[in-house]
Amino acid sequence: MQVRAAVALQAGKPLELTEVTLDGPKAGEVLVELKATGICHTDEFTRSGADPEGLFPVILGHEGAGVVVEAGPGVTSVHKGDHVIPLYTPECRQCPSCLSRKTNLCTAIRATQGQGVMPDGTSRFSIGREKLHHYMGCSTFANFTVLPEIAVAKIREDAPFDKVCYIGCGVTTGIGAVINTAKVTPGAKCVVFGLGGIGLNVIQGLRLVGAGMIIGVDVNNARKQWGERFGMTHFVNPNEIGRDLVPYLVDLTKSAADAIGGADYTFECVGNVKLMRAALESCHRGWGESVIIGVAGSGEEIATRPFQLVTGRVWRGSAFGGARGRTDVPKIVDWYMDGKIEIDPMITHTMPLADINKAFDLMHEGKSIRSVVIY
Ligand code: NAD
Ligand code: AHE
Ligand code: ZN
Repeated sequence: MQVRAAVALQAGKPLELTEVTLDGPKAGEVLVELKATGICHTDEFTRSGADPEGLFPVILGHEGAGVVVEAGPGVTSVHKGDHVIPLYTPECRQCPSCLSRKTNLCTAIRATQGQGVMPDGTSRFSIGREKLHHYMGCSTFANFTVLPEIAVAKIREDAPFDKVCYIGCGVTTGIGAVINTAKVTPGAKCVVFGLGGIGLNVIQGLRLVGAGMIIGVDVNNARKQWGERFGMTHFVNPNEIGRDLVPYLVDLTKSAADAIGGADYTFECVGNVKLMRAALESCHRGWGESVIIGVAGSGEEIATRPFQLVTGRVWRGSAFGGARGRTDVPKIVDWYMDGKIEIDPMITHTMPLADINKAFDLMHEGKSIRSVVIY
């Protein structure tokens, strides 16, 4: 079939709006009509050429929501008409990783996903005779896509696609990092570095679990109001404090009862390796834990003095908020529908697919929190 897509032909170039051919689902796959997709900074990371796994030409996008229109042979858990969210972290419930109960990083199809193809090693997308790569197993920048059955979460039918698509990455990543990865305890002192589409969801996760102090760090002063809107208690612009960020944050978290200072938990939501170091070193001696969420480009490395870890600080990473997609995503949709978490205000811009390049401009200009394409 012919579908509409925004194709990244080359790294660093705007996406090209064009018709592409999409082959139907094979065994164990479903054809999904996308109704909406968010644009995450990770799409920009790959589009820009910074992603060491980046392949071109490719149909980017991994934050979608839509309807199953056809199920391939052998598919049993979803059916035509089901509302679904594509999962870049699938959940097969059979691989050693799923069975370990220690990680959400299902390994059933990770190798082919990284090669930009479906689990059988082929692509369903093409233009003429040229094959296009799939992206993160999702490719939601097209109005139809093909997904492995294990990479869709079935969701309730009354959930609005143009809002819950954000649960396909940003919402789950931020809230999940707090609940699943860090397991933040009530009253905790926390610092969130980067108050964009992910960081604000970390903040609302911290509010949800009853964190005591929620410090937001961003170079964009417009993000102060945004952070406060979701529960931030203090805002720090590193360019305006007139001293080094780490001692500033350590001082800010000091109290009469604890003169050492330092955060119980910090979250890096930018993808800046210097900030990752600052996030670790702002943690409390003996127990502070720093969670890396941001992704950093090819060749980038993190550094700190081993002393930081010897003295009890912990460095962790979090992908998709530690969420097991098929199990957890439908629950997060319920949280949204029940008013337990907010999504609507963070979706600052919507647009048709034809205008998707504007979403990347808005991101660079610091004007959007989340842009959503509505098909
Ligand atoms: P975003 O562009 O919406 O937000 C980034 C924020 O960081 C902006 O508010 C910006 O002003 C701020 N910032 C930039 N430089 C800064 C600095 N030096 N100090 C403080 N603040 C700074 O991006 P996003 O969609 O929120 O994504 C954030 C990061 O998380 C990206 O690296 C993205 O690829 C990554 N990500 C990771 C996962 C995961 O599962 N680990 C999931 C989604 C996104
Ligand atoms: N290809 C990148 C890795 C990017 C990365 O870490 N991706 C996150 C999701 S970001 C969503 O916006 C992730 O889930 N990682 C786990 C995995 O298996 O990729 C690189 O640096 O090579
Ligand atoms: Zn994402």
